[in-house]
Amino acid sequence: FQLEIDLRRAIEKEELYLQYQPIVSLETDKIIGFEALVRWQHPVHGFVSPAEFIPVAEETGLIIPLGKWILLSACDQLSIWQAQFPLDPPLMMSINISGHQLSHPDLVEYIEKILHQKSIDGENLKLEITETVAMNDVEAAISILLKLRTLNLRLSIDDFGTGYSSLSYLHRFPVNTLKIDRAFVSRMEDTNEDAAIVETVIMLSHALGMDVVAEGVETAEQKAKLKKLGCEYGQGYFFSKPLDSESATVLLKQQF
Ligand code: G
Ligand code: G
Ligand code: NA
Ligand code: MN
Repeated sequence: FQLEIDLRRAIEKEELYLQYQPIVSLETDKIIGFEALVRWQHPVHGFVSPAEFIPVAEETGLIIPLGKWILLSACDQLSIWQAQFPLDPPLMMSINISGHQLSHPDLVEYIEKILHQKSIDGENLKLEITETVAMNDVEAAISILLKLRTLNLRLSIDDFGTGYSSLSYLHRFPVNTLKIDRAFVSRMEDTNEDAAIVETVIMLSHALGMDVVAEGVETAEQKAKLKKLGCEYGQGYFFSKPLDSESATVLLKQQF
């Protein structure tokens, strides 16, 4: 099947939807926000993974309309949840931003427009940029991130530990959060080396004034250990898999 042509149609035909995975405070066990994850239900080929179609969208430029749709849909859902569940601090939404999206000249303006349209405070929206994208062109990335910060947005570095961060650059990134890649979390009970990496990343983040989200938390033991190490937040199957908006709403109702 022709992924590019089909994806172009999917954006128009509403074959795409978002799922939302809770991000939980390890201190209170409460949901503090969600990460939006795009899904594609192809009419013939069934579920297509974003790991497959996001790279194609990047190569073909389709990531720009697709990324706009994701931003708009996730912000729409956030404004609904914020009205339904008025928490203090308010619920957050985290959205993945790919390399091309980040360097697109209209990004800041587009987000500003959506925040206004949906009555969302910039500080309740978090953009996730992978370590690889952030480190690809450090000066360019820093300059864009600083512009995004003028909207009061929160920023995080995603999949931390899988790319090649230069520690001398890390402190120059105006980001709030590091997300430890799930590969380290999943191995932290098996090897001392991975446990040491997780511990070191948490200490490093705190030294740089950032908080930490551990990805891929699957067991109570991992959660307990991360909490003991001072990790603030967790995300993973132990808490919840990614959910459609209705199921996520049920979860929020149970909790708040
Ligand atoms: O959710 P899942 O594990 O299937 O995601 C696979 C990959 O696709 C992950 O690397 C994830 O970050 C990426 N991904 C999921 N949703 C989005 C999205 O909305 N935008 C971008 N740029 N990447 C996404
Ligand atoms: O690259 P990124 O970290 O954004 O990818 C997020 C993806 O990880 C989501 O598609 C989600 O389906 C997947 N995921 C979320 N929680 C877990 C987990 O606990 N274990 C595993 N193996 N994958 C997870
Ligand atoms: Na992510
Ligand atoms: Mn990640």
